[in-house]
Order: sequence, then structure tokens, then C-alpha cells
Amino acid sequence: MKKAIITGITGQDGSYLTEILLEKGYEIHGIIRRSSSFNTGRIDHLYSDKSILNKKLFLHYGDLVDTSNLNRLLEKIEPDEIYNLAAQSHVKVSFEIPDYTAQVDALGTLRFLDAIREVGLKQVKFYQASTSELYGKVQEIPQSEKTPFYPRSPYAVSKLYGYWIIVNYREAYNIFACNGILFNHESPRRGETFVTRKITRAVSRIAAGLQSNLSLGNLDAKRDWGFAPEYCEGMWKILQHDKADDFVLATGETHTVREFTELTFKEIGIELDWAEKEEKERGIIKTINLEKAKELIDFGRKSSGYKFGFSENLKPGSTVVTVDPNYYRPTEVELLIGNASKAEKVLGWKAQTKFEKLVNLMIKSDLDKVLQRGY
Ligand code: NAP
Ligand code: G4F
Repeated sequence: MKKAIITGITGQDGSYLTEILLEKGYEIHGIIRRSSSFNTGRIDHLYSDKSILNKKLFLHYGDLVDTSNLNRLLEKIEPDEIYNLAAQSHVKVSFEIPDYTAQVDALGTLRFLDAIREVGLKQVKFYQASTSELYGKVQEIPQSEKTPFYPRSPYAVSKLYGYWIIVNYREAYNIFACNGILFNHESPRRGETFVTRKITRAVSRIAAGLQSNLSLGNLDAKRDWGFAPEYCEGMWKILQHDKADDFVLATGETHTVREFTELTFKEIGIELDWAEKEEKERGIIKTINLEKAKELIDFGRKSSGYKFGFSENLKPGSTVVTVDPNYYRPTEVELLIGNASKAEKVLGWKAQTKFEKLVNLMIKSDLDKVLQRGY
């Protein structure tokens, strides 16, 4: 039985990767942070399973800023593989807490690599959660492993350090260390302050009459959005390759935040119109397809026991999206679109879930939650 350490196990990717590796027969050691309230929501279904907890899944307190803790865990566990997913992962927040972001995302990676040297784990394989944010002000379209980097936030600059320290330790000490340069990947488990989940959650709440407006920043930023579980399978594939290397994982399609918003509303039968420009721009209900809304509710009542229906206050002409400059970033990444042909050729990895399907599965999941619980 292979043993894997996963940092960031309580996050979106950590939770999916845990499920994938358990399925493959791994023993998992997850590192969690002490928190004043519960932070294990995404892995509770595994954690509460008595056949898994402390048999195949072990949780340890730890933090990427605590070197002695990382050394102790490595000595005790002696893992075959390490997936370093822990990070202060919010780009906008990194402008507010740049020092902490660097401590975790840059130096945290170094601490782990150095602990591997210190403990003398010669055979261990190390996956680093690198990011398309490294391309920032893009120097080439689409972006591949060969595209020069131009980071545009304290988060991206910290991850750039993480990227290069992986390459350096691979070359200097022959450590099997790999960067997965992953483009945005989303899911129903995505954190609620990232734009996709913020949109699908807000549109569900607007439909139910629990909120009247969705407030967004830059509507014209473009992202290459894929489905998180497929990217976590890709992380595993990267470590199974016979040579340590760096890989881009992406769908090869790009869409604006505006398109994501329009499509999410469309999924619940609302067509949007846009009025005014820039900070005054507003998304207004153009038409409502009452038949579609009724179908959704009837289906939800039968399949998921919806207790709530659609709000009666949704009318053509109502403003449901506004722009709030507080969500703008001091420096923005305007366009990301990845070229994952190396991963397809070498690893046999290809993104399967495209934009429309992703929006559909995320809005369905949030509608289910909101209309069942009423919040
Ligand atoms: P996420 O949902 O924000 O999860 C981050 C995880 O890191 C959480 O488990 C968090 O713990 C943990 N963490 C934060 N600071 C820590 C620290 N100081 N010590 C130990 N653990 C800490 O992020 P994600 O979307 O799953 O992304 C996983 C990784 O991939 C991150 O490194 C991210 O930067 C990178 N990445 C993500 C994407 C994407 O589109 N999702 C794309 C490229 C790269 P708590 O639960 O206690 O907060
Ligand atoms: O959803 P976002 O916050 O994700 P962002 O900045 O692309 O970062 C995510 O993907 C990276 C991979 O490229 C990861 F490395 C990183 O850890 C994280 O997972 O924002 C996406 C876009 C941005 O251009 C932002 O300006 O959406 C724009 N946006 C517009 N309104 C908004 C909002 N972003 C957020 N979070 N909230 C808004 O209201």
C-alpha cells in the first residue's frame, strides 16, 4: 500500500484527491490546520466513515509555516508521495496579506523540500500545486510549459518562487519534484469567494428570493475553467510518470466572467441584458422563461425534496448584477488559455468537462442546496 501526504486536504482539490487516492488503494495522511471552527466540511463524508478513518485516512495537525512539525511528520510517516496543495490561494486577498502569502506559498514549499533532504527520503515523489497565474500578463497565447512567466500578484510571485525551487531541488539534489501548472478548475466544492462559485451560489439565492443582487468586479477577465476532479487525477498522473517533469493542465478554451454569469442565469430560465458601462454597468433581466423555471422546481421537488420555489419578485427590467470596484485587483490577469498538449501526449490526460457542462453542474448543485435548505 502506497502512502501519500496531502497538504491542503480540507480544500477543494485536497478533498477530491483524497477520494481518488483512497480509490486507488493509498493510505492517506492529511495535514490540517487548527481552526477555531470546523474546517473539515469537504472531507466529513470520509472522516465520519469508520472503515476509513484511522485505517486508510489519518489526519495530523500541521502548518506550512512550522518547519519542525513538517520534519516530524516526514520522519513518522515516510511517505511515497507528497502532494503540496496547501496555500493562501486567493489572488485578491494576497494583495492584503502579501507577507503571509509568501511565507506559505513560497517558503512553505522550500520548507517541505528541505525537510525531505533533512530526513533523507531519497525515493519520495513531490507534487507542487503550481498555477496559470504565473503567466499573468501573458507573453504568448495559448500558454504552455515553454511560455515565459510574468506574475501579476503577490500570490503569483510567491508561486513563482515555489515553481523555481522545485526545479532547483530537482536539479541540485535529484529529488523527484514536479510542478503541475494548473489552469482554473472549479466544482461544487469551490470556495465561495472565487468568482464561479460566487456566481452560482448568488444566482441560486436570487432565484429563491434570498438575495436581490450579485455584485462583481471585472466582468471581462477571461479564464480557462475546467472541472476539479479531472485535474486531481492529472496530479496523480504527473507523479506516476517515469521522469520528474512539469506539466500544464487546461481545457484549451477561454470564457469571460460575463459569459459565466449569463450562462448561469440562462440555466434558471433568465436572459440578461447589460446597461451602462464600467463601474455603472448593470445586468438586467431581459426575459424570464417561466416554463423552464417551473420544470426545474417540479423536478427538484421530486428528485431532491425542494422545500422552496422560485421568487415571485423576479420581473423583466429588475437589476440582478452590479459592478463593485472593490473587487477589482491592483493588477489584473486579463486572459488565460492553456495548451495542455504535452500532458495529453506524455500522460494521456485531457480535460473532459467543458464550460457549458461545468456551469450546469455547479448551478444545479447550488440550487439543490439553496432550495432544500432555504439559505
Ligand atoms: P483551497 O480550496 O483554497 O484550499 C487551500 C488549502 O490549503 C486548504 O486546505 C487550507 O486549509 C490549506 N492551507 C492554507 N494555508 C495553510 C497553511 N499555512 N498551512 C497548511 N495548510 C494551509 O485551494 P484549492 O482550490 O483546493 O487549490 C489547491 C492548490 O492548488 C492551492 O495551492 C492553489 O494555490 C493551487 N491552484 C489552484 C487552482 C484552482 O483553480 N483551484 C489552480 C492552480 C493552482 P483551511 O481549510 O484550513 O483553510
Ligand atoms: O475566481 P477568481 O478569484 O480566480 P483567480 O484569480 O483566477 O485565481 C484562481 O485560479 C488560479 C489559477 O489561474 C489559482 F492559482 C488561484 O489559486 C485561484 O484558484 O477570479 C477569476 C477572475 C479574476 O479575473 C477576477 O478579477 O474573476 C474576476 N472577478 C470578477 N468579479 C472576480 C469577481 N473574482 C472574485 N474572486 N470575485 C469577484 O467578485
